[in-house]
Amino acid sequence: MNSGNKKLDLFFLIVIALVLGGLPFGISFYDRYAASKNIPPDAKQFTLTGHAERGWLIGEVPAYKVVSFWKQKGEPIEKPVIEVSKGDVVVFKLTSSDVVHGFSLKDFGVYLTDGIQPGKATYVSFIADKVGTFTFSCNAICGEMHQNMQGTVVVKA
Ligand SMILES: [Cu+2]
Repeated sequence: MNSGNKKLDLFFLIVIALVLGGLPFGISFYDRYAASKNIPPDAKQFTLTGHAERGWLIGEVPAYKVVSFWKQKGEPIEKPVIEVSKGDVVVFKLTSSDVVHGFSLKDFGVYLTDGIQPGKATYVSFIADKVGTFTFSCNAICGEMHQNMQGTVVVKA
């Protein structure tokens, strides 16, 4: 092998390292860009994380932060209450910390058919055009606690 080839090898090695090293940043940047593009700036945004044993957790909760082994069977799981005002554009960023979950808020015509895939954010939005208390739930059978995987949206006048 002559030195020219070695330089070429080094060049490609550097290119590959740059591409591989930059990829996660690129993807995360694109995700944020793609997500923010469609969200109106005045929207009320909430993040919920689905967990098969603990229900809907407020915020984006990575799997390693969800400690569930201590939880006794039959213990009530978390049911978040989200308050908005009538007329608000509401955006839910939905993630999963474990298995595929679903989301449905039928009073506002929100019904996911593809589920919430772990590691991927799913966005749903609606206009809170009526006052009242509405229940959202997981619409993908995700485990024993599935029936309890609910939360409430309270729309105030
Ligand atoms: Cu679920």
